[in-house]
Parts: sequence; structure tokens; C-alpha cells
Amino acid sequence: AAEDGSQAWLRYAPVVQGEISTFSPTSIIALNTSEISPVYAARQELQKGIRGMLGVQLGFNSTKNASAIIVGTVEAYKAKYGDLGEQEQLVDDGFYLNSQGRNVLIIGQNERGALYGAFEYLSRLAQGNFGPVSSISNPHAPIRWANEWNNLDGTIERGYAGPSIFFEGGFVKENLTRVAEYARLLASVRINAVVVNNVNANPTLLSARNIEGLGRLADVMRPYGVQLGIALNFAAPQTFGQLDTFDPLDPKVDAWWGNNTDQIYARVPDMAGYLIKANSEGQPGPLTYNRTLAEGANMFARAVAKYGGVVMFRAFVYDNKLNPAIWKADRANAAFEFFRHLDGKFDENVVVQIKYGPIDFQVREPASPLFSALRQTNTAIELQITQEYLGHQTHLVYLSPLWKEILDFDLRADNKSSQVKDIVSGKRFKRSLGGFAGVVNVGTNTNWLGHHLAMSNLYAYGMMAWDPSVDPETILQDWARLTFGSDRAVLDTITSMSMSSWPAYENYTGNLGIQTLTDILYTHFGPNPASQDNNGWGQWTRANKKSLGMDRTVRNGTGNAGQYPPEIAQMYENTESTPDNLLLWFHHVPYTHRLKSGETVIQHFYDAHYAGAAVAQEFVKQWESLKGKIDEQRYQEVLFRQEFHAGHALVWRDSINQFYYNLSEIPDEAKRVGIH
Ligand code: GCW
Repeated sequence: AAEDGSQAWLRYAPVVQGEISTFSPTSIIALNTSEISPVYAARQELQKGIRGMLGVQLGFNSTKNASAIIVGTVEAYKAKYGDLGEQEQLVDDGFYLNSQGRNVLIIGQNERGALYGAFEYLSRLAQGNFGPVSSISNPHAPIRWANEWNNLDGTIERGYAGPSIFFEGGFVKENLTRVAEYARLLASVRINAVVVNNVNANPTLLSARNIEGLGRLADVMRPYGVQLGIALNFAAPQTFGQLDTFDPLDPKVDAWWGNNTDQIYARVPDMAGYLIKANSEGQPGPLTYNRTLAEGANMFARAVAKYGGVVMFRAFVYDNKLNPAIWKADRANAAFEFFRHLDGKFDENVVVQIKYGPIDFQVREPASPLFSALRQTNTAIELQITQEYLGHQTHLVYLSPLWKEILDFDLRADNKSSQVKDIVSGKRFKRSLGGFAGVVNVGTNTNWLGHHLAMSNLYAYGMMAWDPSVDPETILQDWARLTFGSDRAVLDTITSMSMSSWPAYENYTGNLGIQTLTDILYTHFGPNPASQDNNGWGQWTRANKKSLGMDRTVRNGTGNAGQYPPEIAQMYENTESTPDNLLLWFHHVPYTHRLKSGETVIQHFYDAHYAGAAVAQEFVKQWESLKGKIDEQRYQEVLFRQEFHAGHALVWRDSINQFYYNLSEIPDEAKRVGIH
């Protein structure tokens, strides 16, 4: 088969390792054979996977006394075979896998869970794991969504892998083959819904033709247990409907949304819900009418409530025309300021979707303080798989370690353990809903994200949303075995490259919490430290001849450190207790300020940029060592990316170092930077 990457981690290549001879099933018994059911999809997937991996063709009729794989829901199992015993511990989407007896049992709490169990079983076989297993697996949180910033014209905002698989020319595409394939991939990593259109939403999504198209999208994803979600434009009643207002408290507007929602649900009865970006970056919202963001969110919540729908309401609200002359102005303060006083005012089916850090998907940010401030509100964390500020998938950056740091971070709300992962799961503040949203932006590129190795991020996102306690290296290795096979050298090399990639990227871009230092005005790609300051976007570094960094202290700065619960606020208030990697996020210091390592800030910049860029050079050699060990097509395509990455890391190193040298005029102790 051509190794073009389209199958990603679901290749089902022949398995050469493990106790293959112990594999005994001769048939698959699916407890639901309706073609639109995920249990049916599970059956087909099991048959296909086992044929590919083991060369065994399993039938669908059981023979007495032979071993079978039984897949279905708890309810269906009980109806046919009686008690299962284990099911009490299962929650929605969870599954029970047991291969200890004659039969292999793959039993989901619901249909989707059964499909997840089938993928888990296949993943074990693919990795040569034929040993008996008995395990219960439940999701950490109910919401595990993908967001796709796809425009109706087929372009993708911050998409780096070609045009949309969902839309074209203003409408949903006719041919949705790739959407079905994508849903299959998502289901295999337990993602249960996709918002298909850009949060900067086009109101014409609500046209009759597009509602029909949305129906077709939902139809092709439904067999994989992936629900449809859509992003809405707040002003649609006026700009698309015929109303003279979009005031959320105007009964006409309320009725308009109710009516439109009914029409969508008539075609997509199981739609997951809406995603709303309001009053952000020029998008319309309730603030236009002096209504609160909660009043805006609740309007949609009322419309979808009777269908069990959810409203994901983004906390990414800020003023993008901030005045840089004001020392205390701070974009990082915005989400907390807009949302904190609304705690408790959102309907039960609203989830406030919060970007992991206070600014915008930078290479390093502290966790958003808003997570600790919303106690009577459902929350979700928004992560980015698409590498907007992180190299557009031309750089290898494995992001799971970054996400893990945020998810594990303990915000110490009320001086008690308050890890971000336990807040978004609803556990910490006893909320019924919550979870994860990941901006993916796959495109029509055969390999989905434009770089074969970038797919580890999509895989890891799904697996971490399911279980944030997993070790980033462990999931990476599962992904690598599934994607490239189990050759030890391949595994070790990909592990070493991936695990060192985020630290390397941080080193040759922006260190010490200064932000990524990409061009922030247009592309968000490549070095442009000068673009950060003196504009309204608020991603400032405040770099001058003597000093740099944002003073976010309460004492003398923007007060942002004070948005955190006391223990954390205190830590960030002082340079001595702030970790070096966030020093310039919270403090404005001279270039000569000494870090905990004893190095000065400026010398650290110089050294880190050399060190990070050197690591990226190594990636090329490391990858070259795999020639002949993986198929030629993927070998060459990754090599092409790594060569670009290596070159671009040098561009980064020299531009950033030269920029700060020119500003500070402080020579590099190692005499590499500047003119000598
Ligand atoms: O960082 C910004 C991106 C925008 C994006 C916005 C958001 C979809 O540059 O492209 O808009 O974030 O998250 O809403």
C-alpha cells in the first residue's frame, strides 16, 4: 500500500512481533448491525484491522464453541447474554475490554464507547500486545471536541495543510469521503464532536442549502460517534435574517434563534451544539447592546437546551486596540476581567471555553487565571493542534509536554489542590459539564496536517483529553509504533526528536516567557520581535535599550499576577519566586538581570538560541539515520520538512539574537552575535 500518511495511525500494517499465534477469535459478533451505528463501524473496523494486521478474515456468524469478538453496548450485551458484572463502573463513552476468557468482550456504556473499545483493542494488536487484558476505561471529561476554523469558501484560518475538507465555494462540499475518514481518525482517539466552521463565523451557514449540507456532514460522521457542532455569528439575525437588531434580550431575536435552531435540529437531531466567539477581534456580540456576555450565551443555551445541546462560549474576549503608552494596560487581564463577575450567571448547558494561557497559544504561557475564578460555571480548556505560533507544521514541535504542564498546573484555589485538569473535568468545583476543545485545522493534504510527524499532536490531544494523566512520551511511542511500525531505531529516533522539539523551539524563538516572537501582525510565522510592541494587539514585550518584559506585578505593573489565587499570585509577584521560564512574562527587568542559573537574561537569550537551533540541525541527521527503515515516501517527505526546519531555526537564531544585540548593545560572551 502507498504510505501517503492518509491512514495516519490506523494503517493496520502486518504485525510481526508479539504472540500472534495466541490470537484465537474466528468471528465478530456485533450487537447492533444497523449501518449507521458505531457498533457496526466497530465491527467493520475490527474485520479490516485484523485482516490487515494478521491476515485473518473474521466472519460475522458465530460458530458454537469457537472464540468470538463480541462488541456492543452494556444494554445489548445484557439482553443477549445476561449479566456482565463490570458495567457499574462505566460512564458515558467508557468501555470495558476483556480478552481473558474464550471470547473477547468489547463492551461500551454506549455505542460510541464500544467503538472506542474496538479501536483500543486494535491498537493493542498493532503494537504486538496479544496478552490477556481486562480493563475499564472511562473519559476524564464529557466534552472532547475538535474545532476547525474552516471558512465556507474553503480557506482555513490558521490552517497549514491545504483547503477545507468540509466546505467549498460557500457551501458544504458534495464529496464528503474525507470527512468520513477524518471522523474515523477522531473516533480512534475518542474525540466526540467537531465544530466544522470558523469561530469567525459566516452567517450564511444558516441558509437552507447549508443546513442540508450540515445534515450530510452529520450523517457521514454519525457512524463514528462524532457529533456535529457549528460556530455562529452573533449578528446573524440582522445580517442574515431580516431583523433590525441582534440584541439578545429582544424577544424577536430570541425567537429568531429558536426558530433557526429548530430547523437545524430537524435535520441534525443529535447536533452537539454551538460555539460562539463574541465581542472579540471585531466579531459582534451582546456588548453592543450593553448586554452581558452571559446574557448572550444564554440566548443560545435556551435554543439548544430542549435538544440536549451545549453552548461553548469562548473566553477569548479582549480589546485589540489597547494603548501601548499605558504601562498598566494588559491584554492578559482581559478574559478574567470580562468573565469573573459573570460566574454563576451562565445556564447549565453553557461551557466557557478558555485558551490555556491568558494571551494566545504562545510557546510558553502560565495557565489562565480564569480557570480558578469560575466556580459556578462549566469550563473547558482550548488547546491548539494547528501550529499557529509554533511553526505552521514546518517545524517539528510535539506539544503534549506543553499541554501536560498546563493541565497539571495547580492553581491552588482556596489554598487547595486545583489542577487545571480537575477544574475542566468539573471535578474540582463540582460541575456537571466540562472538558477540552482542540483547534485542529486539518486540510485536504493527504497526510491531514502537512507533516507526518505533526499527527502525533492530534493523537496526543485525543488521548490526553480522555486521560490527562498519561505520560506524553508513552502516548508518543504508541503513536509512533502505530504510524511507523515497531523498529527500535525508528521508535527511539522519533521519541528523541519529538521529546526535544518543544524545548528546542522555545529556545530558538522566544525564551523566558517573552512569548514566541513570531510576526504577530500578519502571518504568525517566522521571527519578527519588532512586531510585538507599539500596536494595539497587546502581545507586548516592552523591550527597550536597557530592559524588557511585561511588568505584571500588582506592586508596579498591570496587576495580572494578582488575578491568581494567593499562593500563585505571591509566587508570580516576585522575580525570585517566578520560574525563569516565565520571568519576562511577569517582570520587566534589565538585560543584565541574573537568572537562577547565574546567567544574565541577554546571555541566556544568545546561548539558548544557539542551543535550540543546534538541536534542530541534529533532527536532520537523526531522521537520515532512518533511511531504509521506513517507507521511502514518508521518509522523503519528513526529510524535506526537517531540512526546512533546520534552516529556519538558524534564521530564527540569528534574527532574534541580532535584534536584541542591536537594542541592548551588550556583546555575546561567546562572541557569536553582532559584528566583531
Ligand atoms: O490568535 C488569534 C488568531 C486568529 C483566531 C483567533 C481566535 C480564529 O490569530 O486567527 O481567529 O486567535 O482564536 O479567535
